[in-house]
Parts: sequence; C-alpha cells; structure tokens
Amino acid sequence: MRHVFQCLDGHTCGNPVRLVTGPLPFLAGDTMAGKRADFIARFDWIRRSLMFEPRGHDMMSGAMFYPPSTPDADASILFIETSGCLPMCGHGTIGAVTMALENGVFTPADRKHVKLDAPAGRIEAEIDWQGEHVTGVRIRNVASYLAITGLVLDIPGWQAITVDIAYGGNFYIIIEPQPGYGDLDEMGVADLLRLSPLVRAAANAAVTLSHPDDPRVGGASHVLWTGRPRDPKADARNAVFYGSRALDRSPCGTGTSARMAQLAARGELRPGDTFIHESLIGSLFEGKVEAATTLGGHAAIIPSIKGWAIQTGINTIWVDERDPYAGGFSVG
Ligand code: PYC
Repeated sequence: MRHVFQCLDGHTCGNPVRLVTGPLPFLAGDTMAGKRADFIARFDWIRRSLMFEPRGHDMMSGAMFYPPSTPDADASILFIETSGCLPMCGHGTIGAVTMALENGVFTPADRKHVKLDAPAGRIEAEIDWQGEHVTGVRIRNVASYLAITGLVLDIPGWQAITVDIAYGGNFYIIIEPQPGYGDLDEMGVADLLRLSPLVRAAANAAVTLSHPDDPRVGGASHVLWTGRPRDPKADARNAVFYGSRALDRSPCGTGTSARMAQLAARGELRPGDTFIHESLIGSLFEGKVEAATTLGGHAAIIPSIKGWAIQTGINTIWVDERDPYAGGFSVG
C-alpha cells in the first residue's frame, strides 16, 4: 500500500515549510485545538513520515489547511513538525499562507487580510502582494506572556543556568548571556545542540507549565538563546532549539513573540514598539507589540511578526508500507 501526499515545499526566512495540500485526514473536533488532539491520537504517523528522514530532516516543519472552525475565519491551520504538532508556529504560518495564496489552496474573502483558526487561537495575517507573488506576511499572534523569571537550573557537567520562560504560542525557555554561557556569537552550534535538551529537561523537571486557558498546551518545548545582533538593522539575535536536533534557521515567530513578551514585562518594550529579530543565518523578522492585554492574571501582549517566504517546489511524496523507514527516523 502506497500513501501519496501532495505538498508545496518552501522556506520562511531560511526555515523549511512543507504545506501538505492533500489528501488530508478527516479530523474530529469542533475547534482546531480539538482537531489537533485527534490528529495526534490517530494520524501522527503522517507527521512522522513527512517530517523525519528520509523524506524530511531534523528542521522539517509543515502545515495543513482545514475549513474554518469559526464563522468569520477563512481557514483553519494545523502544524506538523519534528517536535510534534505545535499549537502555533510563526514561520510555518508565514510560509504556509504564502504558498496557499499563491497556489489557490483556499480563497480568503479579502486577499490582503486572512483570518485563521490555529490550535492556539485566532491568527490574523496581513498580506503584501507584488503581482501574483506574496512578498510579505505579518501575523497577529495569540496573547503572549512571561510565565516564569529567574529560574535557576542545575545542568549536569555545566554551570548552573538562570532562565526565564515565556509563552508566545509555545512555551520558550529564554537564555540570556551569563557566567558560563556567552553571547550567542560565542556559543558554537555544537554547544547549543548539546546543551539545549539538557536545559529543556531540567526546566520541565523543575516547573509545570500549562496555558491558562487550555491545559492541553503545556511544557516547555523550545529553547531560545539570545545575543547581540550582527545586522545593524536588528535589535537582537536568537537561535531557537526544537525537537531533538533542530536549530531554527528563521528568527522564529513564536520565539520572537515570547521574547517580546519577556521584554514587555520588564518594561523594555511598550505597545507600538518594534523589535527586529535576527536569526542564526542573518534573516530578519519584524516584531511589533500591537497591544497590551492580560492572560490568566498575567500581564500579556498581542505581538505581531512580519516575514517573507519563497516556494521551492512541488513535491509528491510516497509513503510505501513496504519501506522499513515508512515512519521516519532521526539520527543522534
Ligand atoms: O516560527 O514559531 C516559529 C517556529 C517554531 C518552531 C520553529 N519555528
């Protein structure tokens, strides 16, 4: 038996996006949070087959569009990635919306303003067009907040590390330069890959994280390392670790949202302020604090993120049940 999936492949500011256009499994549930739970329970094999080697790789990330779950939305979006089925993915939304609109995967009521139901909540996208091409997408993200400050973690074989944890659609462990852990520029990629899983395990052992409105969203999944920008246009540089071996090549949309929430909670960003975030490879997202709000008793912000994406091809992928690696694998 061969399962055939039609995909549009591309990248957002360097990080891959695989938009699966069909066939999509029917998902039970009235909301995207419910449909995400059903996908995880019954169809996770599709994520593993399309994201991991040999059809994908450690950084692979994708999305699927479903019909809207609320009356005024244009579509719903489900995220698949090597790290799981994220409640929200910023680079994934920018890439998936770009390719969907350029290829007519769905037709929004207004081609410049797209309303999406994501598992984490409502996302609104403002689209820049040049002829038939989408040249930029700004996404208004879900409410983001600083959950924990100054958490000290013991890391076996390394110095103790102090972190903050913020939510920007996923929970992020945020690491700023400190004794034993230099600026991102001084940390090698090998150290980031070795240290991040240890920091994530220590943080999740130390604290229980749960979204105030949705207990299905919990646990710190991503680790965000910070540093001085190299590009004079940027305010800061970052590298986000996810899954078991991935470092985001884009400036990371939900990570940038979490970082802006952290800085806003400290009084370093205010509504109306912009925050240009640089990635490991030098690509930029323009973040903005759209508004102040509250979430579960926490001061919070509504962030927006602007970036661009490019389609790199059309991919028909076979998952052949005779293949011993039909379910994908990861090395290391
Ligand atoms: O852009 O939100 C993001 C993201 C999450 C994981 C990788 N990229």
